[in-house]
Amino acid sequence: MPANLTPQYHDAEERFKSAETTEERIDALEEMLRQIPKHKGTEKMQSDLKRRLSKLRKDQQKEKSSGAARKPFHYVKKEGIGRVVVCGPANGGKSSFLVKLTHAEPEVANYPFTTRIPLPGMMQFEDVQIQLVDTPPLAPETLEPWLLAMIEQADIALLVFDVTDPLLLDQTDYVLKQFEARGIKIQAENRPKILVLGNKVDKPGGQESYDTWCELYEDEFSPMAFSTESIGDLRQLSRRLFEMLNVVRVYTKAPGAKPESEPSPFVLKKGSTVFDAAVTVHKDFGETFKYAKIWGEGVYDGQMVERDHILQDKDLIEIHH
Ligand SMILES: Nc1nc2c(ncn2[C@@H]2O[C@H](COP(=O)(O)OP(=O)(O)OP(=O)(O)O)[C@@H](O)[C@H]2O)c(=O)[nH]1
Ligand SMILES: [Mg+2]
Repeated sequence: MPANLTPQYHDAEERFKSAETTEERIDALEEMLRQIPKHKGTEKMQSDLKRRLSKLRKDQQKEKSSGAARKPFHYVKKEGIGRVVVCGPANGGKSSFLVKLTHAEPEVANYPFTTRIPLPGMMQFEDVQIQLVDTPPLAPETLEPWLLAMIEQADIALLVFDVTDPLLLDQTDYVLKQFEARGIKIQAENRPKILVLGNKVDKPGGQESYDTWCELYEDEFSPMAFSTESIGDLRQLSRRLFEMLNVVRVYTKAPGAKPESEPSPFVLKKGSTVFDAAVTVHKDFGETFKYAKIWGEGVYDGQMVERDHILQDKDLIEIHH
């Protein structure tokens, strides 16, 4: 019997794979166990999950009693609907992003090597939050293996260069070499997706320098011209980051009721169906789901849809069960 695993299960499994602590692993496994369809075809998988969970809980106990659970200085807990690691050479403007886009207060200075440890902040995009993590420079003087590991496990790496830096070409080559050695692909479709920014185009000569840089590296990447001084650029960037996360927001309402005035969305992978949303709202809906009514783009208001209907961002659904 096929297991018919849901996108929610696969999400939890992804989370498990990229977990950095025992606590996160336990959390992801518990979610996998909750999300796995409960039928004969998955019995073996279920017992396997339980076995792994019980082993991890024992490990956690041991860590606690030995004091090993203390987190490394570079550990940052994942929060929000996705993680963007802001990285790049020294003085590119990484910390400036966090200052402009989050409530975090990293130090910003006009000399290199200001940031020494990762610092998270939450960026609001409409009604969801995306985690940004500021990091120390991707430079020979400061590069430590944890930084590349953190980039590898991010949903998105925002790779920031100062296009007016006299060392721009050396910096670019250095970053490309580090990524290649680690198997991180700049043009990847999968995690981590990488967005390259040519920052500080507002500075004198910035635009020309950006154009030359683009031409030189056109086979490697196509960067976005940027200035942290420009509100328009910052707005455009936050939308682009949301879009790169490849998710849809879905709102629900009870049959016959009015939609809430400030509803919080369920966030699902793009391509999820009405049925996926229903089981996310409540796992019992997996058994009892009949149909849904939907309001959104490309449908007429209150249209009746079957379980396989693919959701679009900002759809509102009413689950009938
Ligand atoms: N003109 C201009 N200056 C910028 C821009 N972005 C950042 N800066 C300036 O560049 C300098 C470095 O900015 P930071 O945000 O500290 O750079 P960083 O990449 O975090 O630096 P390190 O932590 O040392 O790697 C500061 O003086 C910023 O004000 C921009 O878009 N335009
Ligand atoms: Mg910094």
